[in-house]
Formats: sequence, structure tokens, C-alpha cells
Amino acid sequence: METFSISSAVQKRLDKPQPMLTGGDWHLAEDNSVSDIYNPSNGEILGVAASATRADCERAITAARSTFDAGVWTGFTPAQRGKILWRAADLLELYADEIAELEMLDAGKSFSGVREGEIPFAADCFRYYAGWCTKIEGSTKQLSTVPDQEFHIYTRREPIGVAALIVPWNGPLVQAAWKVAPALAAGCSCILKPATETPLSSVRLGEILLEAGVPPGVFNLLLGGGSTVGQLLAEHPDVDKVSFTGSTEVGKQIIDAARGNLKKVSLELGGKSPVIVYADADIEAAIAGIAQGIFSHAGQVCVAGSRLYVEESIYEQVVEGVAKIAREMRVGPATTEGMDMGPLISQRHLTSVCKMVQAGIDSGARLLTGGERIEGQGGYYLQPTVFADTKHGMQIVEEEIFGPVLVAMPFSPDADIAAIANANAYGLAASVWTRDISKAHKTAARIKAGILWINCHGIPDAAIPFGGYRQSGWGRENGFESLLQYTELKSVVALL
Ligand code: TAP
Repeated sequence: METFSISSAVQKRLDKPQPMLTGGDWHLAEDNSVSDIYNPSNGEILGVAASATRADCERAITAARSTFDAGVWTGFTPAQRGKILWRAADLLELYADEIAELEMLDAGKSFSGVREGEIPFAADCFRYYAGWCTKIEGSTKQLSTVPDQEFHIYTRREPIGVAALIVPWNGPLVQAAWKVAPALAAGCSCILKPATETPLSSVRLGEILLEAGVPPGVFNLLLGGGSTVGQLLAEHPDVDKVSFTGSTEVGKQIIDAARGNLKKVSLELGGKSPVIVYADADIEAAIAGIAQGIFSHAGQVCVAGSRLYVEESIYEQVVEGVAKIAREMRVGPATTEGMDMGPLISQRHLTSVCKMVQAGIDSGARLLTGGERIEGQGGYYLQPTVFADTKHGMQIVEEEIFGPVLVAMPFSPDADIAAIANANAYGLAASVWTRDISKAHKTAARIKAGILWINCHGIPDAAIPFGGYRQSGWGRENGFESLLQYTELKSVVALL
């Protein structure tokens, strides 16, 4: 087992306060205020990050507004913009070792998981949207209502303007890429606000975008609290669009804040995603997929498969199989190689997950394994946890826990399992496990979720639209659909 030591390049970065980016200038907060950045693997302070004042926010919004209104970015041809986004992808890969280290340190993700998974994925997202730059187009229309006159009618897709991009801590780089790449591809100027816990990779992303050739002021970065910086971005009349990923509760606050100028809002919120295992499934594959779907990144994944429904004839075998994997998992620092699961993001979050575990025990669910904090490493660790024989109405079944906690329930062959799985406020993701392809697709059609996997769970791609039904959000990330959310559609009717 090897323990990671921080490289000198990263240490040099951590020795200085993490700066913000406005109009191409890196700077600290106007009043020099900072907030601490923690390493969730050991609970120690890694460094500090600037914490924006209102004046800093106004400066960043003004920089974005003025570059947009002056046509700084839209003045580039679509092909030029595409080349710059492609270059950003190349640079993400070039600096992958350093970025993986940064993401490991403040987000508690394993180096190899970021290096081999998240960075290629973020780079792919930039390349995907680089390709779209030259394909944003309108169409021509014909008029039926006015006879005997000739018209030329067409639509234009125009960038929406200034976009505020607010991201959470669980996938800082990837979630930033999911917003920054389509916003820039559409021709917007933008302001990124990462979570207070995880500013490191966003600062590096800002450097990369400048190096790739994004003009000063087109991409801006604000660091600081959600209730101050995030709230101001969502309220501000000079911001035309806010794209938010995070909790459903804050998502609703964003909607309220956006009312002032009716800015366009897209929301990628929480989930309580069902996993349905039919008796004819490949049981070993399902067990492995269920464990991966809930324990990956300690369950701090919006699409985590956290509600398990198993057909009763295989129920004990499946839940016991998942519990066995959970018991054997090595849980420890993201900075130590070979761990199967790392820490939760913060003491606050660990406390909230532990409260939910206690609520599960109190409500009479059968704790098959886990449920205890893992002490002694300094960080924020919880054993992978499996509750069996849970019921709808229990808090642990209804609410998102955002931790490594699975709740399992049996269902009978004659049950309407799609209706049962749909009986929840969320609708982000789901998976169905069966060898019967007809049953799989029929179930897929009935589940209320923005993305559904068959015989796998949690496979994303820049090309696949991703987002929520119901209280899991508004709009979609990824795919052409995301790009459209950074545009306005104009119809032009010309009498010839
Ligand atoms: P949130 O509070 O929703 O934070 C997400 C982002 O929004 C952060 O950048 C946050 O900034 C910012 N924010 C907070 N309050 C804001 C406001 N009033 N206006 C504008 N922006 C605001 O999530 P969290 O506290 O990090 O996690 C809480 C719960 O959210 C988790 O337990 C989980 O259930 C859920 N969650 C879901 C997701 C996904 S991907 N769906 C991701 C993370 C969390 P600060 O960091 O500075 O507060």
C-alpha cells in the first residue's frame, strides 16, 4: 500500500490562496477574505481560497457582460471557437497528472479514478462541444397565413448571453466541463462558481482556458459561498442564464432568485435512483453493478443507484451478495492507492449521512452491514452500508442520502414494479437488470427518469442527454440538448 506525497508543483499552488479570474486577471478578494480548503482524506487544511465580495462578483459579471455585448467571443468564427475548445481538451490531458492530484486532494477522489476516468471524460466533453461549434444552425420556414406575397423566413440560434455556472463538490472538474464547454460552444460569456469545498481544479481549468485561447473576460471564475456569490449570480439582472447542479433545496432557491429578470434556469438536482433486478437477470453481474452503482465515490453521485428492488425469489441472494462486497471493501484515504472507497466530502456531510443511517435503524430497517463511522484516519469515513427490508415511507427510502447507503426491498412477480419505483419525488436515473430484452425496454419506457440503464448503471457520455424528471431538475446536461439551453431562438420574417 503506497501513500501519496504531494508533488512540488501542487504544493507550490497550495502555498498561495486560490485566486479568482476576472477579465483575464487573476486576483484575490477585494477585502482579502479567504476560506479554508480541507482534505477530506485526513481532515487537514490544504490551503485557502479567495472568497469573493459583492464588488468582486459585480466585477466578474461586468467582465462577462461587456465581452458578450462587444461580441468578443462571437467575433471568432465557429471553427476558431471549436479549435480553442479542442485545444482546451488537449491541455486537460497534457496536465492530467497535476489535475488528478488536485481533484484527489480536495474532492477525495482516487488519483487513478480521476486520471483514467474523469479527466478523459472532461476532455471528451470539450471535444464533443468543439464539434458542435460549426453546427449551430437555424432553418427556413414557409408562410401559410398571408397569400399572394413573398417572404423569406428563417430562424437563428443565438447565444443566450452571460451564463452563470454553479457546480457542486462531488465532480468538480467534470461538472464544470459539462457546463463550460456547451456555454462556450454556444458563444456565451460565462462565470463559473465551484463549491467552496473544491476550488482547486476550477482554478486550473481557468488557466487552461486562457492558455487555449479563450479571450479574457469570456470565462470568469468566482470563488466563495453559495448563499452569497451563488445567490448573487442567480439574482443578478446582467446574468441571462443560470445553470446549477446541486441539491433540490438550493435548486428551488435558484428559481426564486432568477425571478427578477426571468433569467433562463437549468437545474441538475438530486436523485433517489431505483435499481430493478428481475429474477431472470445475470445475478452475479447485477450484484457487482449494484455495488458499483451505490458505493462508487462513496455514494456521492447524483445518479447513485440507492433504492434497490429485487424480485423476491432472488432477493436474499442479491442483497447478501451486495452486502458481502460491502464488507470486503477497503475504505480509506483517496491519497492511498488500492482503496475501494474513499471519504465523504466533509464533517458536515458525514454527520448528515450518519443521521440518515440512524433514522433507518430507528425506523426498523434491517441493517445488513455497515452503518458505522470509520475512525482513526482523520478523514470522513463511513462503512459501506446496506439496509434490507426497507419500506416506502421510511426517510431512508424517500430521501437522497448522498452517501454509501443502499436500501433494498423485495417485489413479487405480479407487482407493478415500475409504478412502485416511480413512487418517489425524484426522477434522475434508474437501471433495470434482466435477460428479457422485451421486459427491459417495457420497464424502461414506464420509469420516470431522465436516464435509464439496462444491465449496467451509471455509464455517462458527453453525447447522452442527462437530467431529471420531477424534482431532479429542469433541462438536460450533455448532448445537443444542453447546447440549446445556452441559446435563444429567433425567427426572422422578411417581406420580399
Ligand atoms: P448545494 O448546497 O446545493 O451546493 C451546490 C452548489 O450551489 C455549490 O457551489 C454551492 O456553493 C452553491 N449554492 C449553495 N447555496 C446557494 C444559493 N443559495 N444560491 C446559489 N448557489 C448556491 O449542495 P451541497 O450543500 O454541496 O450538498 C447538499 C446536498 O446536495 C447533498 O447532500 C446532495 O444531496 C445534494 N447534491 C447533489 C448533487 C448532484 S450532482 N445532484 C451534487 C452535490 C450535492 P457552496 O459550496 O459555496 O455552498
